[in-house]
Amino acid sequence: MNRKLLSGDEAIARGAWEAGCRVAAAYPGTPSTEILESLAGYDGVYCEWSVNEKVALEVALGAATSGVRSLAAMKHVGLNVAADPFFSAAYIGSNGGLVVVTADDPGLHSSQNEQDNRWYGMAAKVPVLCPSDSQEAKDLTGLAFDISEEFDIPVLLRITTRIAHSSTVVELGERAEHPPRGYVKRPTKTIILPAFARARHVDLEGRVDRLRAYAEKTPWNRAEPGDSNLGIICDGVAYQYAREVFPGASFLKLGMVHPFPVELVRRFAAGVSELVAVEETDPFIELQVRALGLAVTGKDRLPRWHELSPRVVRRSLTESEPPPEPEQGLPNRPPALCPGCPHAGLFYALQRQPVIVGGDIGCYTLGALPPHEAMDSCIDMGASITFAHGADKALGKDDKRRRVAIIGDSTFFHSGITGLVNTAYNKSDVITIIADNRTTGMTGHQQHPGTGRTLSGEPTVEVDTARLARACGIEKVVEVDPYRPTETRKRLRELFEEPGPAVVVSKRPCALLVRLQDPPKSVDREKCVACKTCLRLGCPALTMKDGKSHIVATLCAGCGMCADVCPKGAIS
Ligand SMILES: Cc1ncc(C[n+]2csc(CCOP(=O)(O)OP(=O)(O)O)c2C)c(N)n1
Repeated sequence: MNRKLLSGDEAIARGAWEAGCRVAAAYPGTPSTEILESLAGYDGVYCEWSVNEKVALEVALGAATSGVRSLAAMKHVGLNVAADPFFSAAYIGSNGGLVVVTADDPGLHSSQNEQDNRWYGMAAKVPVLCPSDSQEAKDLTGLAFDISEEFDIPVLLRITTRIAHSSTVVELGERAEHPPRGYVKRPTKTIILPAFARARHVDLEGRVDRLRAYAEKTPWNRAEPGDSNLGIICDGVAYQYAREVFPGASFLKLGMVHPFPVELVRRFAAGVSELVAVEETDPFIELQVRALGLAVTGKDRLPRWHELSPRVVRRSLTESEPPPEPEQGLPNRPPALCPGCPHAGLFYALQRQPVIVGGDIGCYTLGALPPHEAMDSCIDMGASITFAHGADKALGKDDKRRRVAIIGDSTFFHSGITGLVNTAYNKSDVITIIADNRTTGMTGHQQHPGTGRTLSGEPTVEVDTARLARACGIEKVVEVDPYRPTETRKRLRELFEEPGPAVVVSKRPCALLVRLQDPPKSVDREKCVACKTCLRLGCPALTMKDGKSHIVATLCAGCGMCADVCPKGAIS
């Protein structure tokens, strides 16, 4: 038998390939990124990095409507961006199967919130499947395509970080080709004008009713009989935790949590004395059990925030104190920009200036932390420019602090462009800084429209951020080199004095992409006056030793930003 150790993400890619998926689109986002990176390695499936999740889902919907099995993958907050087409897709339905993967992040390993996207399935009236390990991730991906085609509906596959990034053994199969069904013109189905959409909504409710019956009989919703004193109803990785803590209990394991298998749950509840729902993050299952008038506990005992673990489940449900977790006692190591990161020079240039800075999401969000402290907000991707615009309109001319936005290049393509057009159109005085490091740094160097390469590495058009900014209606566009922090600071100061909006492109490739040629820098201890100006760069290679600045040669990238800012010329 052909078996392989696969992460949940890799297993979803494998499942999509085996199921005959032909088009896949995604925007990177932890913990979902590896799905497309892995799928791109298979033949017979077109894969792309779309500029954002809304675009990715629309691409997949267009492909599914054209008759081929298609997939869109994103992190949980990506589905907020893609929510508009997601709701429409439920009305329109599929043709070739359409699968949407949402990778939720309980515990906020790498996210701005912990939203539970099972609710999206309920709100959009879309079936939701929840795997508990990599094998199930692969199998449920295949099932999702089948359900999508059988019921003419997109299917939401909900995973969480532990499923996405843990590896378990998976049995591999062959690819089953599903010949394209062809594009058939069906305006009343694919054009959701009010007159057509009214009928599609009624049709959707019928499809959901049929799915309700399906949820009652699918083997993926299964009762595992055990001790009748305790019945646990659960899904996803929570099943593994609960199984570990209560090996003898009765389980109702739900692979499909929406539509909810009402009769199955009633039967299960009737056979156990106590019913507990164990799930991450919200009481999604629990509330549906309660709505049936059944007595159930869950989030009154288990936390509604952060991840579950066997330890948390045991402590919450048995009140016995398990042994301390191994990480206790280890010092915290806050994240830092890499040595040679061009963002450091930009933040140095912004420090202690009379500015209000709308921040955004990427590696540069670390600019909010000491020693940079160069940001006032971080909301969602693209919100830097619009936040600064709102502040500008609220504060007016009397407040002399200049309104500034900082946004990365990938984020600018993702959702910054519309905000920039809005500032130009609505006459804002915002200075927008595009931290252009020629990559999507935060999620591991994915290509984007400014890199000149596609997901598969092929050369393509390289969209010029400066020209794009001009086309958005901003006339003053300047370029600075963040490896020259002193000059950048001077240029920014001049801009802050001048009225009117501007775009500053702070351009230098990510230090992890280019091998810098210069040797490590060192400090002349005679010249160093311990003013600590260099430390304001927040470079991990810079420290104090015996009262003077010191550069750790093994960490130094040789970028020279510290030499540039040293007022005494002590670094060379
Ligand atoms: C809606 C949404 N999609 C994806 C992400 C994950 N994510 C956060 S920042 C980012 C892009 C960062 O790239 P860039 O803007 O170029 O900044 P860099 O990290 O390179 O400094 C991504 C993909 C997210 N937080 N929200």
